[in-house]
Amino acid sequence: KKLHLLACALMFSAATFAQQPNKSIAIIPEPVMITQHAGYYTFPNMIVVQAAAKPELTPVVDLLKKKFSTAAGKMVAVKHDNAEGAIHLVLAKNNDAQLGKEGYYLSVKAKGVTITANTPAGLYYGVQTLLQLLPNQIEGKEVAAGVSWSAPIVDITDYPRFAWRGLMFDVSRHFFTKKEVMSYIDNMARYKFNLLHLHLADDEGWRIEIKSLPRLTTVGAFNVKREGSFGDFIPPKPDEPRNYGGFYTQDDIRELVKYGQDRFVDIMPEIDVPGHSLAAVASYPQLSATPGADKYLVRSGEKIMDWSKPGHPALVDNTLNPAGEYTYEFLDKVIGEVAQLFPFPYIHMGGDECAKNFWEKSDAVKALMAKENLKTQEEVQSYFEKRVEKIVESKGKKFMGWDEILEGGIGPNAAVMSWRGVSGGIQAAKLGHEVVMSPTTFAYLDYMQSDKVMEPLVYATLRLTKSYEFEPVPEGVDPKFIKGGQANLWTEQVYNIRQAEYMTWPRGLAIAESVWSPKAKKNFNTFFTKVEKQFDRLNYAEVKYAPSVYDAIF
Ligand code: TNX
Repeated sequence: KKLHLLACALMFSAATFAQQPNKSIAIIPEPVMITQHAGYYTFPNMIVVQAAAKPELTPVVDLLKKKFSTAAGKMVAVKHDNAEGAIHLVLAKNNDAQLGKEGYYLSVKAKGVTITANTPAGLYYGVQTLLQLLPNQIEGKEVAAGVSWSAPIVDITDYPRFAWRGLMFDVSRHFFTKKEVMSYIDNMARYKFNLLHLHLADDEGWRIEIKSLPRLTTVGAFNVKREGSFGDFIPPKPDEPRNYGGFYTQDDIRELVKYGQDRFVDIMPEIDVPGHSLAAVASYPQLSATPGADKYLVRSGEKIMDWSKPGHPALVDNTLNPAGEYTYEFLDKVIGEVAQLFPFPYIHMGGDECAKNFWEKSDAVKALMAKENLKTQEEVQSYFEKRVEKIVESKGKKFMGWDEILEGGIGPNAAVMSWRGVSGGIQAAKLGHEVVMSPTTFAYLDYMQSDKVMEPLVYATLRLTKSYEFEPVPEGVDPKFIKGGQANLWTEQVYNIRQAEYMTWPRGLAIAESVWSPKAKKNFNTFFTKVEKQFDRLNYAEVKYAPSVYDAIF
């Protein structure tokens, strides 16, 4: 009945606004300031874009060309002189401090559109906002007939609250192709996310070619495809074929990086060590302190740690040996190649959920503890993390890890990604470290978004209402240490790209607004009416989302 009422309300509003497309401006993430005036600007069939002849503006112009030609059937021509044009892209001559590196002014007037910014990124975001002023069909994959291609007359001032606006995509637990990752980037860019964190290595699969360590991809990228419910630990059968998986070649990675750059989305690689490392151990058994661990094969979603027992012991040793020099030689090679492939300044080295029960039993680890005067297993991990930090820095990169890297003592320059709530982030910021917030409480996209009857059962529930409450700067913390926030899509139980989209949207919209928009501009009711409109746009774009979120509202 409630859904029926909703449908009626939608039909009513659609009828009321039929002659005046986009009477109500509904942009996600909410801009800093919008001043709407009376009237509309209607785009001509031949759209002239005025822009300086600078190669760095190509991605901005390409987005306009792609959208207007694909969905509106319009011609787009670029001119570099200063004549009349439908859309002016202006790089400010003097740096406008208010706009910063990613802000823009967007002005739609009776005669056309002007977007002004300090940088190509700012212009790109101005174009993304302009697209949201256009009828929803602009997101379509074919030319829509009978649409009035107009935008309301408006002045918008906009810039992000945080420089780090990320989504993490776990491509290890299930493999996603290069094309699928590209489509994920397109969807991020639409909502002004600027960072894709790729979780490239975990127990279930190693996903990046390392030329000096070929077995990582001949062996570690493939696993056993087993069907079944989540959670059981199934010991491997001796000769089971590794028949599921995939990886990105170094050329693929370069292509992905370029694809991201053209959409102002940086890519941060994560190589998760010393825990979550079974794929690496399977490839190079010398990495393990426990003989025989390489024989294990994991299915996506298989239980490797026993969460019912204190200390969460691992059922099979999925860690790298912190006491083995081979481990550090291996990491030097991996990090060396990874650093060459990704221009982004940080490399994320994981550090989460490292089970220590096999370390406790290892003579090599015991000897290391005696030699280095390490009292606890946490100090052993801290020893490991500090050595890895040095390797990362020797390759000219900054070291980042999950909040577990605080335990046993954090390295001097480590940046922390806080996932077990925000407390790790608070602690790190108080110690003067850089922090990115991605707490399970607000930002875990693998959790269910509504009732159990409507969703596949996962670890927990995170409703849209709750994800909208995401606030990256906790009280009492100096905001200068909080670089921003991100949401994480883990894929133990996400089997394909359609499901990945379903899990990401619309909660990704809530996160987008939490990391871009001014805090004072956030309002759930307003946001939710805008989500309705985005659903329609995502329909045109053929992107899946969870309509089940209504369950959280009504
Ligand atoms: C914890 S978040 C993990 C992941 C799982 C996730 C499931 C983090 C750093 N580690 O390995 O996929 O929970 O929600």
